[in-house]
Amino acid sequence: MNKKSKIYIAGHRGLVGSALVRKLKQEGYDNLILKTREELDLSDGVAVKNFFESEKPEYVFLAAAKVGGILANDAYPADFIRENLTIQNNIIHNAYLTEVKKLLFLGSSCIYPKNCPQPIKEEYLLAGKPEPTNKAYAIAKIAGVIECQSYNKQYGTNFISVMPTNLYGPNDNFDLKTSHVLPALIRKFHEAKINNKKEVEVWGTGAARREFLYVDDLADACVFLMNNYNESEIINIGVGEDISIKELAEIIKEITEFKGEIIWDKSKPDGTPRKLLDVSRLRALGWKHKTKLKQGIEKVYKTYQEENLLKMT
Ligand code: GFB
Repeated sequence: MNKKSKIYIAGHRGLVGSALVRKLKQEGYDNLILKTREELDLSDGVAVKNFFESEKPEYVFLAAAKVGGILANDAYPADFIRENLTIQNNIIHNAYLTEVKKLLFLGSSCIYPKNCPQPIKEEYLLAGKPEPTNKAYAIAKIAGVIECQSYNKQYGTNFISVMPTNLYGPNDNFDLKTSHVLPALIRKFHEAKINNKKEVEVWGTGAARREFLYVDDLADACVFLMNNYNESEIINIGVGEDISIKELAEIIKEITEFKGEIIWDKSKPDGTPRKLLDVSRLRALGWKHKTKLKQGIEKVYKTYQEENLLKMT
């Protein structure tokens, strides 16, 4: 990409898309195409076709997706598979038709088999069955990866796929029913503290382990890969270390200064026992994350408090 390249960020208001916009602007890319859901419905094939034909973006970051935490994935599998397949099909096919120079597709670490060896290498994809709670989402994302690879093979396109680990950062979803664990715990501990509650309920046993990447680091990696990676083979993006949900809860409890007890709701699923990515391929290219977990959570908590104050005034 050069600083004048026409770059379309699909999903620019989401956690990942908004971080991509921040990163690209900060690096001086100033020819960004951004469309809200009201302006362009990505599930409308005709609208997407017309958009690509009239705008002709040179580069595409495909960060538009229906995402959610463990219970949302489990409760709404039809929505997760349909919406993601539709958005991907529309964007990938029209990117090919209008000769987009390069497209970056965002997958997820949850597409790997539930019980694969750790840390997870890229070649473990499709080597076993997915985690049942997010099977529909995983299958949709796997389809996106295979779609990119197939267009590269058949049509000679340059569509790359990246697999980020669990993400967190500003503009996350803090809805307790549909969010991921990190924003959910920030909200639960914060509200418990201000309401002088004695307990906070956390789902599962606390034994599941997850790797967390600050979304601004992910955006940095995506821009790096857009400029430096041209393989059909997927590539992991993570930090190379994980923690248990119990440890995560303790860290968030400390940062939010909640003084009460943590109660484990074992009726809720743990999901995949462990999901640590092998990031040696990315490291070998010369990229490493910058934000330490505690520092990242502190930043998110600060933004969360500021936004809450704004809502109250
Ligand atoms: O973040 P989370 O929903 O994502 O859950 P997954 C991670 C772990 O945190 C699970 C536990 O073991 C949860 O049981 N947890 C504890 C909680 N308390 C909470 C809570 O209040 N809210 C939530 N959400 N979890 C998702 C996939 O799986 O990860 C998606 O379903 C996607 O497809 C995403 O890939 C990155 O890592 O389990």
